[in-house]
Amino acid sequence: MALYSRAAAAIRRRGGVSLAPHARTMASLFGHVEPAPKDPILGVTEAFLADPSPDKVNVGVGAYRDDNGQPVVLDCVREAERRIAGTLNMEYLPMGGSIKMINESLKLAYGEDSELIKDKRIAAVQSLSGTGACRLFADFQRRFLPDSQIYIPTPTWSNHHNIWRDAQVPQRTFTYYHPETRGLDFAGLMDDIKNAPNGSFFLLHACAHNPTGVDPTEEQWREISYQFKVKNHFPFFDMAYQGFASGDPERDAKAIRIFLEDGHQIGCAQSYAKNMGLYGQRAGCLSIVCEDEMQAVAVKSQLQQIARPMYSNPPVHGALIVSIILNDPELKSLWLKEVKGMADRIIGMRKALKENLEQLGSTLPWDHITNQIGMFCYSGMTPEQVDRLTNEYHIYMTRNGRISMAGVTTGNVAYLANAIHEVTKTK
Ligand code: KET
Repeated sequence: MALYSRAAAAIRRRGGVSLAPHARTMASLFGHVEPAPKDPILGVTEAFLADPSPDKVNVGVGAYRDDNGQPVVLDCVREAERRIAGTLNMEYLPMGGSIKMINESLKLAYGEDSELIKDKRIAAVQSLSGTGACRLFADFQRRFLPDSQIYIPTPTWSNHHNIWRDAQVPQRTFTYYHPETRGLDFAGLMDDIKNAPNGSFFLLHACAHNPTGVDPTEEQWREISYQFKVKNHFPFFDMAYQGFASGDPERDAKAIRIFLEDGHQIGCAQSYAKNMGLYGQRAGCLSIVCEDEMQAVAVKSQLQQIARPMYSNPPVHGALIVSIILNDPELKSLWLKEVKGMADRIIGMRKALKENLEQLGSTLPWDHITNQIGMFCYSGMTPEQVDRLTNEYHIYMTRNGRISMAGVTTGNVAYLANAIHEVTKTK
């Protein structure tokens, strides 16, 4: 009642003009809109932020933290920012983004001496980080190969499903992980590659597979590449963690290089979110290997045309940071040192987590914590066990049992191990 009379008073103040019909129309226009389900990864961060507990730990999103649990800005990035500040302008980039940044990115993925680069056979555009690169490719696939599908590994980064769904590309899955061995299901993977129709599109994680932390060996990659050749499949590499698997970006590009040696045309999504810590800068690159320079020019022009009505052109600041670092030998070697430092800290935390669990007397096998690579440990915990970690211990992680090792520190590893032990020991 009070509400109505306040509304009536407001209408009187406006001289009798009621805004109600307009408001009612708006309400019914969007009345059918239900709240969207929480994102399985970014929703974890939201829940973490809302928890007032001083003990809380966030091992949800894959974002690197230092040993004090603080976000990190790399020294090479700080130096690049100093060089940008007060000197460079902030004009629009071309629709396809910064040419310098693209060239440096291609060298990083395809190799300094890549013939493909020299022959200008790669169509490449700067993208809104790795997500944007995947989405641009998915839209390109839908537009120019409307009858194609995408084969996505089981499991994968949850957003892959959203990206190709929103681009309206039909999805299939292929076998990847073996839950019992907690390793690669190589036989299943090869069978699915063989059984897919010739010329299928496959999404492959170039290194540090998310969420499993399980990559094929070099030998296995060679067999996969060979089978792709036999089947004429198209490999699209999502490379969000170049440098985080081995500590060396060059080594982490091995899978891609094997496919290139075998003469495949590939697609590649690169991201500087993790390996340069540029998460919020949205710096990335999408590249597609074409048959010749003319085709590459055409493909690039079409990628630009997809980008133009969506966001016009990509952000400039992150692109400047990336190109300054990769273009300067001194800054580049500083970057390589810093990437190695991040990868090594994570490896150290894997050891510490496993040792803590063993010291607590856990009789479960935990070798996979140290065997898996990259940012994540695919722990094998059930969604119910994860719920207990969150509800009883304020430990936030995705319900698929993935622990972001990048959020584990000397300060929280014992607490984390103890909680994991409590929820996994026999009931
Ligand atoms: N590919 C993979 C495999 C991936 O894990 C991520 C991010 C991305 C692409 C995209 O990152 P971008 O910031 O767009 O360059 N993964 C982490 C963050 C997220 O979910 O957005 C994660 O899995 O926690």
